[in-house]
Amino acid sequence: RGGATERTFAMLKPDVAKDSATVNGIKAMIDGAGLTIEREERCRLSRRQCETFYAEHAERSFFPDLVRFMSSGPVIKLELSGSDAVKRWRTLLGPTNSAVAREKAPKSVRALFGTDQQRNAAHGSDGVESAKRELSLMFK
Ligand code: DGI
Repeated sequence: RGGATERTFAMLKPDVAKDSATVNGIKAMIDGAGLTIEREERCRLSRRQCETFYAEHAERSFFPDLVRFMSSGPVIKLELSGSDAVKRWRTLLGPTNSAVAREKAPKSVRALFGTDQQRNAAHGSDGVESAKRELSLMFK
């Protein structure tokens, strides 16, 4: 538990953000992992904001679907802190595809609350640099 204190960006996606029982379940998992919620904002992202956020995937075939899904309803944006927060939250999230998560990491957020490879409950920054970019993009 002696890793560096980090900040990371977490986001509860439209498939779960409007279900308060699920939101509370995920927050309890965050707390149980020793991470602190420093900041929380509920909002609805525009298509434009989703395109910017996921710009690295702009050429992928699933990009239009991803943008449509992410802008389809409210999301909950979270800034998390704690030792090794980036990796800790990614581990808690589990694999991208919720079906794979149920096989490989059955206690992960995506295994428990996600549906498939797109409707996968939550986002987590994949490194310290992307965490910085995403936090400044999402918390103006
Ligand atoms: O960092 P992750 O969210 O685990 O995964 P990523 O950065 O590779 O992809 C970002 C999001 O894009 C992911 O959470 C869901 C969506 N996605 C990724 N791969 C696929 C996908 N959506 C569909 N429909 N099909 C994919 O193959």
